[in-house]
Amino acid sequence: MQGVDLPVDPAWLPDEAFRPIGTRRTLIRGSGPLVDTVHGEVAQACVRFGGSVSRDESPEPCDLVLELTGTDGGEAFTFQRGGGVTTVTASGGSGLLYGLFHVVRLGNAAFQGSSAPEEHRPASALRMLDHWDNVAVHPVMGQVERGYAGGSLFWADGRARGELLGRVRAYGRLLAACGINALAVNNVNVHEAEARLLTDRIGWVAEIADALRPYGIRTHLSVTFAAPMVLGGLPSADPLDAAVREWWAGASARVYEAIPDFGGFVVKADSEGQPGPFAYGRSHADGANMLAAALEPYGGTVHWRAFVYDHRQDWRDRTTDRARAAYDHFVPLDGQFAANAVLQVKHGPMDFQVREPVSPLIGAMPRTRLAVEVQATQEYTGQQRHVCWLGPMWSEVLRFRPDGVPVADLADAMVAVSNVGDDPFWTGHPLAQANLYTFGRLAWQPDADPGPILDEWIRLTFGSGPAAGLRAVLAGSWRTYEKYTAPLGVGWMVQPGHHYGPSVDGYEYSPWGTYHFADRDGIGVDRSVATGTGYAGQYAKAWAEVYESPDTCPDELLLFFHHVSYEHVLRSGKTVIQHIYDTHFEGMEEVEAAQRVWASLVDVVDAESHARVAERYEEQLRSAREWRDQVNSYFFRKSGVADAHGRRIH
Ligand code: GCV
Repeated sequence: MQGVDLPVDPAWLPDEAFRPIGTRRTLIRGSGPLVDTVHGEVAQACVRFGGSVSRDESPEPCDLVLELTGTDGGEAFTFQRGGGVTTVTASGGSGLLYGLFHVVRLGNAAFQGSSAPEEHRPASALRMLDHWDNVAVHPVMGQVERGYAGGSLFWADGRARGELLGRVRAYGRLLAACGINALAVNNVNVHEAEARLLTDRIGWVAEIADALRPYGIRTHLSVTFAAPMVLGGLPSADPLDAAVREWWAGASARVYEAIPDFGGFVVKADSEGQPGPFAYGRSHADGANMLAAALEPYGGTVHWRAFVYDHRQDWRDRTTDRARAAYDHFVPLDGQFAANAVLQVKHGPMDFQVREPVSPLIGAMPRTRLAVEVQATQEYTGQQRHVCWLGPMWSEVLRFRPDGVPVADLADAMVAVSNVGDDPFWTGHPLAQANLYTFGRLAWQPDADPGPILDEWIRLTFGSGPAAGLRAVLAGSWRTYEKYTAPLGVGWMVQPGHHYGPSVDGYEYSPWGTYHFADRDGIGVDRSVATGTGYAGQYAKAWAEVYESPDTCPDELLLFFHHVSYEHVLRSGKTVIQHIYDTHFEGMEEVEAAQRVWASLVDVVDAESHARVAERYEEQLRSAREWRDQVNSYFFRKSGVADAHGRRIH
């Protein structure tokens, strides 16, 4: 099918969402490429629904005025309604585009009543998606690392997918409609085929940038720290070596020749086998600042990932704690990073488990710019075969106050690992679109309640018919997933490598630093200062004290912070072992109930989406049963404690 694209799901921008605009008269004032995009959107809606659109002057009174009032490129807009006219003003083209999508979201309500001017502006200037897409198919990870939505939108078998550029543009449109403004086009694990995107294959990246630009999205690239050696033939990649710095300066200049509004580099260094500054006895600030210097003349940014830990640990050694690693490596470097370097920190200290505390690194580096990284692609949360809406988890992270100030206010940027591929539904599981949408909306307004965001997504995507049912299957799905998989903050009980399905001891004797330490008496990792790894002490005093004792530690994180006996009584009043049994039975029952709700929506959801989700529910149910029975059986066999309710445990 090379050269031909296939129809894709309209997601949260179905034609119908534009009816309220398309049936009215709109005036657009201002000029520039993004104003042209706004005009194009309105004009298409008018063709469909019979309204009209004028540029700059209108012969007749208008219902909607979209006006660019400046040239500062800003993203804020003002919405107002009075005298029968709805007005959006913005001093930048992106702001006008976001204002248009705001009107789309409001629907008819945007044209009713009157409202005083409301200013809308994003909490952070950078709201980014990182694609872990490989250019060449990786022998283990495939085309998209941790991708559950088909192939890559950008790459196939070592080449750029020019035939999908129309779809890339449509993707940019969807992203703009939920507030995302940056995208990294390749995996942070950079192999040779990806490395060359920086040099002789930059033209491929430029084509993607051209497709995304009309929707205000800047393109970024993941680069290998070893590029001067791998691509430039230099003997070293030492960040303090003049020749190396010169190489990066030249490479950056050529990137900006091809893509003048290029966003910058994303770097995974000294992490899981990727090269980095440690090889030269240099710090991560040295490494990041070298790239920052190369990008600085052009206004680019380096996103330097803090996911640095020892992945060749000895499981016998209980003193080394992977959870500590990012804080231990980076806190001493606070204040040393360049102004255009952003430290990109995963939201938890481990790796996107279904439940983790907020990373203690967040808030611990007040003189360093921070990006908080979440994972929309559902690596450990059901791989887009299970329904798992992550809005509540991300919102909990953003509302957490490490030391008085919420994470939302500490973050300079929000980043999500994308869950999108070339699947016609974009995300494999149609309901996983809700995660992408919610990420964008939370990145724009991190203190927003995720519930109304979910409602908004449902209404835009499916209309009001199935709204109650969709809410029922999605709203609690993260907690349901947590119940039948990972109790009380214990993680990693997944099948090694691909990370799908249960394997309680799958990572227990591995070098990855990912243990639960279950024995016949108890389970959990002692991360207290008094008797454990000391990790709890990485938090500011108030949280350090809460996490230090099993008596004050929140139940949902108990096993993350403490090793306790199976008979330990939780704050909920249940024992740990009974909690494990109960949640696993409940979780499975909740999936069965959700499946029934989904079945009842057959006449109010489009047939393709309904069938795809119904098929995935079969798999979710099978997998949840497996999780329930393996986890319960394992802990019954270890502990010898019977279920208080006499249910069957194998
Ligand atoms: C891109 C985890 C994932 C890896 C991923 C890594 C990272 O370890 O399993 O696939 O690599 O996180 O975030 O760099």
